Parts: sequence; C-alpha cells; structure tokens
Amino acid sequence: MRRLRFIHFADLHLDAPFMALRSEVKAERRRNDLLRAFDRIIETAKNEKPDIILICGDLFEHRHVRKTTIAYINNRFCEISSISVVILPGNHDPYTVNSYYHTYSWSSNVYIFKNDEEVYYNNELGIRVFGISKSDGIAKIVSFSTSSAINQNTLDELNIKKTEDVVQTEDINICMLHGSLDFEFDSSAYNPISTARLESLNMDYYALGHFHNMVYAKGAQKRIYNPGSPEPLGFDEEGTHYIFSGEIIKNNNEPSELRVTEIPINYTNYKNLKLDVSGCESMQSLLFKIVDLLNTEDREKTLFKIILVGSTSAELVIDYKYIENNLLEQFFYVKILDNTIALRNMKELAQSSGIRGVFAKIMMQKIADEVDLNKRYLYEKALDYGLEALNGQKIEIVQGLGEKENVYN
Ligand SMILES: [Mn+2]
Repeated sequence: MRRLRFIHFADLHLDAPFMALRSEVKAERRRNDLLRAFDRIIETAKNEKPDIILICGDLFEHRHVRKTTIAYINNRFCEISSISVVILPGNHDPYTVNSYYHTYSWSSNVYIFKNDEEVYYNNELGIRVFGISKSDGIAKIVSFSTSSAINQNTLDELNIKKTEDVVQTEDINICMLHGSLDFEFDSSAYNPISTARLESLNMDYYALGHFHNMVYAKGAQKRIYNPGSPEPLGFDEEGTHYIFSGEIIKNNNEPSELRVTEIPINYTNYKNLKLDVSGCESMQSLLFKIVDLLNTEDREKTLFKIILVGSTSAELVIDYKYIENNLLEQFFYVKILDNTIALRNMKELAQSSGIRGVFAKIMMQKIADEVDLNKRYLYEKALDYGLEALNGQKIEIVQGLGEKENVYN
C-alpha cells in the first residue's frame, strides 16, 4: 500500500502590480495580502505535515517579482525541509534564463520543473513534454508544458507516449498542469486539454492551475482539481478562496482512494453589487445611497464594484469619478460603473411613431413592470443597445457583471 498526503495550490501571483488600484500604497497592501496568504499556506503545511506541496504555476509574477520576495518564500520553504515542494512554472513565471527559478539557489527540498531538462522534445510538433519520477519512489509526476499554443491532437499523441509506462506502475501518479480545461474552442487558450483526454491518462490525481476559480472533483473519475487562486485578484473571483489538502491511498492494481478537502486562505474579498438609483435627484443623494449600500460591509477587506442601474432624470449627470474619489477616503477600493439610462429622453421617444418609438414604448413598459432588478437591468441594456442598432450606430457593449477584466490567469 502506498499513501501520499499533499497540499495543492496555484496562482498566487506574488508581487502582482495591481495597477487597477491606481495607488502604490494600496497595491503594496495587496501584495502584502499575497505574502500573508503564502504564510498561511506554510503554516497549514506545518500543521498538516503533508509529504509534498504541489504548486501548479504562477507562484509569482516574473516581470515584477522582487528578489527579497524570492528570498522570503525560499526561507519559508527551508523551514519545512522535510516536505517536498514541487513547482511547475506557469505563464506568469516561466522557466527562463533570467528567472529566479534558474538563477536563485533554492532550498534543497524545492524541485522546479525546467523547460530544458528531462524533456521529451518533439521539434516537429513544436511541443515539449517533460516528466520525472520522484526519487523517493512515492510518486511519479508527469508534467506538460509547451513553448507555444498547441492543438488537441499533438497533446493526445504525446500524452499517450509519455504516460504508457508511467501508469502501469504501482506508484502513485500525479499530473501537474498549468492550463485551460475544456477550452479547446479558444485558440488563445493556454495549454488546452479536455476533461476526457486528461482522464484517459489514468492518473491518481490531476493537479491543475491557471484558472482562478475552483474546480473540484471534475470528470467521471472525479480526480481533476484546481484550487483557484488562494487570494483573489479580480472582480471575477468573488467569494472565499482556498487551497487543497489531500490524501491518496493506493493498493496494488486497485483504483486509488482520493480525499481532498478545501482550506480557506484569502484575506481580501471582491464583491460585485448592483444599485438601483432611480429617483435620485442629486449627486449627494446618489452618494448617500451608495454609502448606505456599503454600510454593513467590511471597508478594509473588501473591494467593491458597484453597477448603477435604473432610470434617472435627464438633468442628473452622474459624475462617477466624483463619487469614486469621495468613497476612496472611506473604503479601500470602490469602482463605479454607470449603466443607468436617462428617463426623460425615453419617455418622449416612446410617444413618437415609427419603429424606434414602438420599440422604446414596449421596452419602457417591460422595465416599468419588472420587479426583478437583474431582469430590469437586462431590459434597460436591451433598450439601450436596441436603439443604438436602430439608429445604425456601432454598438459598444459596456459590460457589467461577469466582465472579464482580470488579466492574471
Ligand atoms: Mn496562468
């Protein structure tokens, strides 16, 4: 019987620049959040005493990371010298000649996958696959990385060649992958692979990184896991963020047992909120409404994005920079998106004849009847875009919730 206990995390992005905060003081606070998240992971490891820590890419930001940060995390790896730390470089921390992965003298318990060693290299396909067998005989780890975008067929062929001899052993097999699961339709996806393809490798555990929201027990075999970012980095990463602590038990020629638990790690939260500002007559009343909305929220630990919706009088011009500047004195971070529509113009239009008038009238009625704020917001956007389309204008989609502004994957 073999037994392996592990901690799995990814995408910490140490020393990320946090440019969107537009404040070096606040950016530094967030960078400190990331280091403290790292500290909590090390403390977790000290308590749980796993055999191995799997770090599945984007541990730090290659372009921004400070040597003092590298020295700090290496010292902490030193403190847990009985635990193997296996690092798979990601797209934000690639193994390059000027990377600290290459130039720094790491603690002896740290193993870093290199792009230029232990490589199965296929020039024709433009792909590199590397695998290692851990010398302690506990686990075999196979890792996939590419120098450029690859397609599914090339990955298929190589995976078959590489893994045939691996999976037929009695060892515990782990696949570490920094990549995009089930995103094959997107040619820009980084290291794309499908759930089905991954599962056909017959590994005991698939340790993934790259996407910042959690994947838990994916696939028919329920062995594909991505903990997401330990500390969230953008408004599409709401809620609690975790690392995984797990155990694999394998008896000869039997499917292994796998147990994985989530351990919450994050300090900061991102929160998207919608606020109906219909009826607001002045900037002061609007500001008051926003402060009221945030009244019970944590001002230090939460970054807010507030989407203003509803119908306002045409006289009120929302100066959201003014609002933001006012709020930034009281809150760590508040971003305002103005998705309101000026009501008076629409009322006039709804009374006119012609297709624009009819469309405006129908939509205004739907907006007036709708009590669900989310649906009303959709109707308002439909009215907005519909009129632009009928005017023959180029439609500029101002995205609201779910907006892809996170550049850290
Ligand atoms: Mn990544």
